[in-house]
Amino acid sequence: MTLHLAHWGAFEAESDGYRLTAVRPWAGDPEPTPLIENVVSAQHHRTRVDRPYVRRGWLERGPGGAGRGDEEFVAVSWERALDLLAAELGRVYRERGPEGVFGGSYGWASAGRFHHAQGQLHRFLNCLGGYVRSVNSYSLGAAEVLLPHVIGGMGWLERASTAKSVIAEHTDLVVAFGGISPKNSVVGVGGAARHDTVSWVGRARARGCRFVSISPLRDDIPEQAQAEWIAPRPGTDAALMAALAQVLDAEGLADRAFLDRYTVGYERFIAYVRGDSDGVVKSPEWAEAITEVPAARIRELAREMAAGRTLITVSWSLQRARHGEQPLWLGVVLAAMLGQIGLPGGGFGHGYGSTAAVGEPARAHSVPRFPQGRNGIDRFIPVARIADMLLCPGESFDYDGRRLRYPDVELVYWCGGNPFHHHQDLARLRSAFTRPATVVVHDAFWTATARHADIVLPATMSVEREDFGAGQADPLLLAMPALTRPHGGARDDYVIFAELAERLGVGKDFTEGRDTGQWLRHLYEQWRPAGVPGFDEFWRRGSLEIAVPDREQVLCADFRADPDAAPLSTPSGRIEIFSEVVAGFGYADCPGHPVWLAPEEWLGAPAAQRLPLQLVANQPRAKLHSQLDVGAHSRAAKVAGREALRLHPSEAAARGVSTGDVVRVFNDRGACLAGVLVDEAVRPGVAQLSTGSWYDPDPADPSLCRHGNPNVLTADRAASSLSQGCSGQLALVQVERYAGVLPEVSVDRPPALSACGAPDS
Ligand SMILES: Nc1nc2c(c(=O)[nH]1)N[C@H]1C(S)=C(S)[C@@H](COP(=O)(O)OP(=O)(O)OC[C@H]3O[C@@H](n4cnc5c(=O)[nH]c(N)nc54)[C@H](O)[C@@H]3O)O[C@H]1N2
Ligand SMILES: Nc1nc2c(c(=O)[nH]1)N[C@H]1C(S)=C(S)[C@@H](COP(=O)(O)OP(=O)(O)OC[C@H]3O[C@@H](n4cnc5c(=O)[nH]c(N)nc54)[C@H](O)[C@@H]3O)O[C@H]1N2
Ligand SMILES: [Mo]
Repeated sequence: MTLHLAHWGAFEAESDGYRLTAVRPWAGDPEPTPLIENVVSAQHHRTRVDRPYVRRGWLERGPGGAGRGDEEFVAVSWERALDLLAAELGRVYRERGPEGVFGGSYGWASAGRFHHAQGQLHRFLNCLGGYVRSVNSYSLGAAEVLLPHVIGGMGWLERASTAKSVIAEHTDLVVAFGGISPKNSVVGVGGAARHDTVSWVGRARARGCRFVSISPLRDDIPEQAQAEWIAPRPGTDAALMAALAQVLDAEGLADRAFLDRYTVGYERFIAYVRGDSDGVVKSPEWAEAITEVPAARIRELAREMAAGRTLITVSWSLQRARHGEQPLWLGVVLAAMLGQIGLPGGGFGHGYGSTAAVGEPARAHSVPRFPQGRNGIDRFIPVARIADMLLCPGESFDYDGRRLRYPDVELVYWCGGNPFHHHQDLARLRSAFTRPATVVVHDAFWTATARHADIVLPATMSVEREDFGAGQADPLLLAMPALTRPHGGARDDYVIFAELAERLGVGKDFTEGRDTGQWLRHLYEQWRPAGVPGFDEFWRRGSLEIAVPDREQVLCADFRADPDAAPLSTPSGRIEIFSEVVAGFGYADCPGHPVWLAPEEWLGAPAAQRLPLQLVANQPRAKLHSQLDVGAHSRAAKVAGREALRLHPSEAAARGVSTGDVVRVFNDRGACLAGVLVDEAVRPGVAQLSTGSWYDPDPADPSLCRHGNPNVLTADRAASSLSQGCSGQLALVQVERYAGVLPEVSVDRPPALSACGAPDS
């Protein structure tokens, strides 16, 4: 039996050597996912990049952005592509040094520890002297910067989170802001072999735990939770949470002993809640006007939270929004007021359901890692500032108390990510992408980013090469022998970089003389902890389990037991309800304690008069991001061949549309077409359009995406000056029936290609 690991699950596959003919979920997965079906149907899809290509204008006129994204591509041999690219890299490093190269290359790429695309690129660029990097993620941009000031780093929080089994056994009430999403928890970075969200939630419910899901969508929590659904206006959770805090305070339900011993700055925060600092009491009535949640229900919920063992969990989506730091910080503060942080099943969590990893107890050992070398320069951008960087070189910006400058980048290298999937305001990104002299992309598919590049090199899919893999928190380390040979002339990123490194005189630095098989053995043996079998035995067995020392882990248990002996990593060692450090930065959009701040685009904003629907651009159910969007399972979830737009029946009726109709979704930044799905599981006032449908600009009107990519509508606006995080989750839009002749979707075909060069592979 040969297993393979993807970010969304482990599966067995049959193949004829070139083609996967069938996949079956791994027998050890209690809740298998249909996402694995996308792999088979996408592997040899016509949108695979079959050989190297160069954009015609770049090939004929040399480096420069004119025509990028519009011109045809010319097929070239591997020899020619690598010669051209090596010469261009040589030129840029000679003329501009590492500061001229952006190698941030954000993206999820594929599972597998060795062929991790960014790791490969970063090691390669480090051999050349370094590159401009990116920091933080689209996932957790606000959290990664805020939380170290408040409770501890995001990495620690993920590893140390209270185990799901402890919640199932001890919690009386789970209050889940953003739900506990069964669609999201299917995925874990690096792989998720054993899915258990539905059974976990069901077990807790059967024992008597109650769930309250606070979300614009009823199905953001498994049915088995039998949850109460509270649907505030999106983006207003901070107001709701401030009101919950107000009730706890006013009714004497806050745990003063806990607050005194384990936190700092409560007085400053509670003065805001009481209205001492701004004359506005943050009462449930105040919050009702903002959130549309009845004041009586808010008051009662606060009492219920104080009456038993309560877990407050905030999904990652809440912080992927303008002022996303605030509800996250308030989640910590509410849990501190309840005084249950560090107790089994009580306290705070961030991202239960957002990924498979949260609530998985920590492994005894990390997993093998491909060394990336040393970056010779220290220049970076917060990851979601990519368009700003390209459009405004030399301009300064704020980040976590620092004042930094955007570098002037000449060459952009992307390997394992899709900015035309992940970034906001794609029209703006499109114009930003005309700025660099050269854009290089390795991908297996003709993604929108590949279509906006100059040199496109075909990468193998993970099923086409050998590797080993393990999820971020998964004890299972899996051998991943190649299941088929590569599609067309595709090559592994490693092989591509090795050839480029050779041409640039750093071949030995990059490869250390090893081929893939030798690297796998080397990385494994370097890593191998005592008692773990050697490489040959691991490969023969196909997998091994890494020990998990504490299956009943509870977040902050040691801190609770003795806050002096086990302080938090915050400046005070305590939970910071008020942060002197953050206050000292002086950011109006992220003051020293959490507050409700109205975003520019919410249902209470003046703009909502014109754009009355809140777009919820969440993660897609039927795929991971944009990956394998052409796969069968992903396509089956589309409506009229486009991304499904879910609307409440009242909103559909008001617009005279029903399930199956094509609509135009628009705002001042752009528009896209989508297929309507009428569904009572969506709050009125909300239009849910998940990310992931490949960006397909209409040649007649490039501001229109024909396929339903919501990032033509979202704003390229930072969560705050503190984090500069992505705020892509929410935007204001209007929806109307599409009246014109329906344009065809074209991204399921390759772009215009010309077979001029001689193939050599
Ligand atoms: N509006 C809005 N936008 C969002 C979000 C949102 O909530 N709302 N969420 C954001 C979040 S959290 C994230 S993480 C990002 C995700 O953004 P990305 O991670 O950029 O999205 P992916 O589609 O996973 O892109 C990975 C790319 O790598 C390619 N790839 C896979 N394996 C390999 C390989 O071995 N080698 C090479 N060279 N390429 C490979 C895939 O084909 C794919 O094109 O999107 C963000 N964008
Ligand atoms: N199937 C699938 N799973 C995935 C991914 C994928 O692409 N596909 N991507 C993975 C990645 S990279 C990440 S970072 C995680 C992301 O995990 P999350 O950020 O948690 O996922 P989302 O689907 O973006 O959002 C979850 C839910 O939050 C709700 N929500 C949105 N805005 C608000 C709000 O203002 N208030 C409240 N209370 N709720 C709100 C939405 O209804 C949405 O369905 O998911 C991971 N899991
Ligand atoms: Mo993410």
